[in-house]
Amino acid sequence: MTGSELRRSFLGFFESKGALVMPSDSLVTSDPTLLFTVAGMVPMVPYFLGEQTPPRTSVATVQKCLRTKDIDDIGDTSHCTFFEMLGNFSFGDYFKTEAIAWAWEFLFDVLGLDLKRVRVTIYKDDDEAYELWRAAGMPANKIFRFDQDTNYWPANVITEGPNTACGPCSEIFYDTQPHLPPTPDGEWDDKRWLEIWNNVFTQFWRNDGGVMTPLPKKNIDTGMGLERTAAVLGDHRGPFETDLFAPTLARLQEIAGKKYTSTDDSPTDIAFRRIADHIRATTFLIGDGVMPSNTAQGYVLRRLMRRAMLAGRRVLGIEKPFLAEAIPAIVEQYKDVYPEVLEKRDTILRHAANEEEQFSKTLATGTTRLDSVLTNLKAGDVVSGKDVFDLATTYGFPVEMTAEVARERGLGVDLATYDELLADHEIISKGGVEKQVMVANVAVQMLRSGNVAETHFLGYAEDTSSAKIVGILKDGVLVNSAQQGEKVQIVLDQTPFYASSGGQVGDTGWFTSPDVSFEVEDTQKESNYFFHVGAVTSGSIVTGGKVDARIDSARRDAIRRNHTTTHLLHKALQTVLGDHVHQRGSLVAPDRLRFDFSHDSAMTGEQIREVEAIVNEKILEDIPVQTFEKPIAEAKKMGAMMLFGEKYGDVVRVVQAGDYSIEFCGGTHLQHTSQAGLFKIVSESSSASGVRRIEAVTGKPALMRTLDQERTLMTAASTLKTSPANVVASIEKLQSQLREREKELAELQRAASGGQVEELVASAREVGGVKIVNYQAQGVSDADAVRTMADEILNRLKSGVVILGADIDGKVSLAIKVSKDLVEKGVHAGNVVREAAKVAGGGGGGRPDFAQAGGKDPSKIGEALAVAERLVVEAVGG
Ligand code: ALA
Repeated sequence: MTGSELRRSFLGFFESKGALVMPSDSLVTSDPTLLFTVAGMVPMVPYFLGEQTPPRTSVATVQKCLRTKDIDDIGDTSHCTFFEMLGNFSFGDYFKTEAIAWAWEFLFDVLGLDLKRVRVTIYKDDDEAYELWRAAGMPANKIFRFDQDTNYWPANVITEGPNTACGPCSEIFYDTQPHLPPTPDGEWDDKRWLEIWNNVFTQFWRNDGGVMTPLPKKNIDTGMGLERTAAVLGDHRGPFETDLFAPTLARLQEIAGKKYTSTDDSPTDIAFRRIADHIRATTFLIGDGVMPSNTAQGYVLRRLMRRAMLAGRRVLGIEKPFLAEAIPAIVEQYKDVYPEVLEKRDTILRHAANEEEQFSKTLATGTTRLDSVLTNLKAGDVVSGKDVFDLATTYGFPVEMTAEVARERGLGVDLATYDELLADHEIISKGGVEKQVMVANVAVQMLRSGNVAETHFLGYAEDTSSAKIVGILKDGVLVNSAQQGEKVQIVLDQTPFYASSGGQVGDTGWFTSPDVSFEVEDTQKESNYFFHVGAVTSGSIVTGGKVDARIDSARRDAIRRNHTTTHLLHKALQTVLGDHVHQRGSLVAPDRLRFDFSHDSAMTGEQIREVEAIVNEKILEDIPVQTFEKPIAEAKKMGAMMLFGEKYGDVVRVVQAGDYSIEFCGGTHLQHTSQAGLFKIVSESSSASGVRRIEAVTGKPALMRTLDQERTLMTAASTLKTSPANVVASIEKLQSQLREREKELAELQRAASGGQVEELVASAREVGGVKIVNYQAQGVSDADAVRTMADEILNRLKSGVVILGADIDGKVSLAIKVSKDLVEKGVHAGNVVREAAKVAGGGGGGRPDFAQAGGKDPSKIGEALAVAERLVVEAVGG
């Protein structure tokens, strides 16, 4: 059975049992606790938690998933980072009886697996599951009981939390090596027993202290690995031998000119599997809109790409860029099931090529940096964890490379300290967020269990409203009242306050009543509960009380200006730079807006001015801004711009500025574009690889900025004693005068140092027939000047050695120059300078006839020069 047949067979089977087949969701999830979709259930979480109604209570999917927890194992025969998960889900529909009976039917009647090679595990107390497996036909000695670390989902939830819907699970294993003697009960040799399917019986709500309450509606969540099951069906050792990987491995073998022989532990085979896995993940990640960068998802992608490139270069000996050569085989393989990889083919290949080019450069700079770290070490020493960490994080130089180069030179590497530093590193800790848990916001659960209705938002039309206090949260728990001075979060039945979302910051403002005043410092929302964060400024606030809620309207007006203008800016950027421009992030605050968008290179001054001009033109056109709600399909048809990684409901809000801009957006906007007043771009910079960032201002801040700049110009003009129009000409004139003066000064200095050179040549000492000038120069501006001086002295000496040292801004600079005849006699400037520099706390080297080095300790210059001279004398046999 091929991978495609298995997908069809699974979906068809559960469809015949009443399931609705839904398409795969993106690899990039909107769940803030996860970086990626790690299981088929991730897109289903809102249904499990009752936050949304599923389109049907029984669902089946094939979901694209990514797990990088085992990244270091990739290359073995069973693990994949990217994989497809076949899943069937019940939201209060069927439960354990059907789930187990159907699992049996699918495994043995449909797939025709050999019962002799199958075992199942259940949670230790789940007698119900035991009886159901027995009833289905599973022999008792094939059912194993285990604890919550393996047989609960989420793992260890009973003792460790979180408080969420959870339950015992039953995993199905297949024997990949039936010729071996039976595995003793309770032992799980991972190479032999391959987990292919997990059935989770989501039947409890976990409360504080691990108290489990049965859920009124029980759920089913299952996950079967497509790749692993395909391997089992073909009686292969693992996923990489199935048809799912065949074209990729074939292409990689062509590129490398080496054979994949399907062994467990040959380094070449491990490299082939690692590359095949990582470039498949790369293809799907970029296909889902991720771009290589140094944070979050982009960082994981970059890491996968770099590991693939390293394995290709170091193990397979591929010398030229190869990712973009191999990826088309993957696109071809998956384009029918996941059309996005075909649609994004060009983008995927472009990023692959760019990243590989950049990586070559990184390897080159990293190698130079590594050399300078290693010069001061001798065989047996250990490269410090800090150096390894700096190389990895600052230079992007892979730790595997550092370790390998160090090993070649007989050096150790302090990987323990490196690991510690890495663990503290923010990026990595973010990259490590892969807890397979459903995190429910505790506050929301409490409100829900108290039957508190979600907040009704009035703020599109109103700045004020009367409202009822329906919840007061203090330090995460619901309380009945709060007194003057207390900081709490208030939930109202209805509110004009906008809660931070879609980049727009939350509103601030006030609640007042005869009994209380409350100052709102921020507004946040979870599900659709709005939390007004702030402090009681007088009186006391009580649940059930009534207040007048009023937002800071002036602040909100400024936010509206920035939000509507952000839409105009988005469109203008597409006009000026091209359709590839898409929003990657945005901040809409009262004082400024920040907009991150996909674009590979820095904008030119010309482009920035053009964008600024277009946006200001659109402001002047006074275009009416309208908002309306539409079914999503209709909104898409109107051409409304959707945002990357956002989840939209069936009905979406659309914001339209005439026929110029139309976007999906939940934010608050102007009524007419002219209310923005004026638009000024403050900066354009890089925010991540392939992402640019614009910061800009509108309204009063834009005006103030313009007035300030005018004032600066006026001051500059009066300082230059000229008019604003002549400021530039006047500066140019000053600059050219300055250049003249510098030239004159340099000539004077040369004349003076010429005299000094003469003196030094005259004072050369002769040791064993060799003329040596050894001198600590004063008042030298840089290392180049030291070099020039050494050149000039040796020119006059003809035959001899020049040893110069200087203190340049508190740093040591040394130069050794050796005439050709003495080089032939064995004097080596590079060797001499290396030893001399060590004395002054530095390092360096160079050619036999000329070498320069630096050092940290200027008080040691004299000593360093003496060492150099001694070495020269020794070399000439003096
Ligand atoms: N959510 C369960 C898993 O991924 C089915 O193993």
